[in-house]
Order: sequence, then structure tokens, then C-alpha cells
Amino acid sequence: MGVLKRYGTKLPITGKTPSVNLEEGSTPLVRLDRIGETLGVELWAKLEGCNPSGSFKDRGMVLAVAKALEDGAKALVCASTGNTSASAAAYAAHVGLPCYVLLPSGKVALGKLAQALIYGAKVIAIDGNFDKALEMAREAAEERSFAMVNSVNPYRLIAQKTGAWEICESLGRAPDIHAIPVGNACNISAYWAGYKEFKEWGQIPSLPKMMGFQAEGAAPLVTNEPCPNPETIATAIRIGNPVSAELARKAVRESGGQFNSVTDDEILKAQLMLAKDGGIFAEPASCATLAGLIKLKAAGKLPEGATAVMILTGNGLKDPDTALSQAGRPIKIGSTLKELLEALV
Ligand code: AN7
Repeated sequence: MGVLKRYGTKLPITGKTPSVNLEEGSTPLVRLDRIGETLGVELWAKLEGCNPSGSFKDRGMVLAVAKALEDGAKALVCASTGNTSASAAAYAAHVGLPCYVLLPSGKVALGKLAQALIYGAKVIAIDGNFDKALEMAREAAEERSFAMVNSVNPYRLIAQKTGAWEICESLGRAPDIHAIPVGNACNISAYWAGYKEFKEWGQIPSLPKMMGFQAEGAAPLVTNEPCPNPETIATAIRIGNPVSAELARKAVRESGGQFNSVTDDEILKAQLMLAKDGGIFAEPASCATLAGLIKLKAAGKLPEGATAVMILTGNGLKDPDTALSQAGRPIKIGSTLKELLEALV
């Protein structure tokens, strides 16, 4: 029914807020028994790639765009590693607003670029990384009085909490471990806020440990200093100076959780495992969660029998290039049954 309908009473919606709805949210929470057995935990995956633009961004974007309309914004602007731009472009198209997106040139996965373009956003590729693009987008938004829809927009974080509420409603409680990829650190901060609110409202008895996973080449929250030249195959989280770093640190500290980094190689192995042993195709950044849990398990830091939820933030189809680089190739044959039978081994 869409995030604004399902959770409207818990969100800052007024009589003047237009209803915007692409049927985002209410994403599947899938139990992964085969992988869970390997890890010794009850493992669940929240399939945020099932959102209308294929990533978790739609939850926060729907409120940011509704509020931009309410405030009479003439256009939306954002910087993005790909998914924010796809989401902003989709909602802008849906409500009929112009949308400008700034991307780090050559560093955005193919599917995300195709999305921003086909939804009709004006796509501007800058000679710089995401952190630079964000700085430029903020300045331009101010100059032109456009609505800035990156997570510096408070409505993004507020509506992003709905992910935590859905998990609690599905499980009837919070998980013991919440595993999540961290880039700009909005999502982890929002989930923690969401869990805490549900506990305050008496909906859940306990809170999860927040486990944030970054790519080794872009891990400012693990090294505790900004990373001037972030680099990782998981381009979604190729971010060196997270906007919500302080909130994220607080979430990890308060929950007794941890930040950890995983290598690109570990991310790719986890992507393959999720697909082959789980039937789930998630984009590389999302797979940092499974890579991280595997790492914790190896270090003896994953409690046996715990309930763990991984937030699979984006759909695997967004980055076909990376998937094909490790997925093998079709077997080519002619058109006879004999050749086919020989191939069926
Ligand atoms: C699939 O699209 O920052 O820690 O500009 O696309 O809340 O930033 C994307 C981030 C994880 C990290 N997984 O979330 C953008 C952007 C996926 C992502 C993250 C992103 P945050």
C-alpha cells in the first residue's frame, strides 16, 4: 500500500502533504535456511531490491518528494553512487517534477545509469567521486532553491525507519543481529532510530546489535578517518566521508554492535553464495552483509542460534557487469538433440 499509507500516522504528514505512492516498502523478509545452517544462525534477508526502483532508497524518497511538493519545490537535485539517482528520478517522473542528478563519472553501475536516464532525469557526470558530487549538489540546490533529496534531507531518514518497523512486525520482535552495508550511513542510522522507537512504543522487548559493513577500500567508519580516495567494486558504497557518520557511530555504540570491513573478493564470494545457495541476486554493496557475517563467524563472533537479518539494499540486476564477471558463461551448442544431451551433464 506504499510507505505513506502503511505508516502515515507515524510519519510527519499533514493535511497538505500530497499522497505520493509507487507501492514502495512492504518488501519480502525471506528465511535462508541453507546459508543460515552454514553460519549457525537463523538467517533472514530483507529484499529491498523489490522496491519499485530496485533499492531501499524508495522508502525515504517517497516522503522527501511528497514534502518537496508540499513546499512548492520546482525541481529535485541529488548526488549519487547510483541508487539515490534512480529513486529520485523515478519519483520525480511520477509526480512530474524535473530532476537533476550528479554522478561520479564512470563509477555508476550500468542498470542504475539506465534507470536515471529512462526516467527522464538530467544526468550530469562529474569528474570526481561521490563526496565531491554531494558537495556540488548541495551548493547548487541552495543557489537554485531546488529540493535536495540526498539523505541530508531529514525526511529521507525519517521514512527509512519503516524498514525496521516492517522487520519487527514480520518477526514479532527485533532480530538479535542487524547486518547492513554502510556508505553514507543514512540507512544504519535510520534502522537504529526505527528499532528504538518500536521499543519505546512497547512493540518489541529488545533491540538488535547493529553490525555495519563497509568495503575495505572505502571504510572511513572502520578506520575512523575520512577516506580521500574510496575504491571498491561495490560502487554503491564507494563513499569516503559519510554524511551520517556521527549518527551511525552512535547506533553501533548504543546497540553494542560493530563496524567491520570486507574485501571486494569477500563481497563477490558472498554475492555468488547468496545467489547459488539462497536464490537471491543482490548487488555487490548489499552482499557486504553476508561477507561480514561470514567474517564474524570465522572470528568466532557470531553467536550460535542467533537471529540475524541482512538488509539486501539493492537488486542484483542493477550491476550486470560485476555479476557476469564471476557468473560463468552460457554453453554454446548447435541445434541438435544430440548436442543438447551432451550438454546436460
Ligand atoms: C545498494 O545511491 O549513497 O549507508 O547515492 O545504493 O545509507 O548510504 C547509495 C548507498 C547500501 C549505503 N547499499 O547506504 C547513493 C548511495 C546500496 C546503496 C548503500 C547504498 P547508506
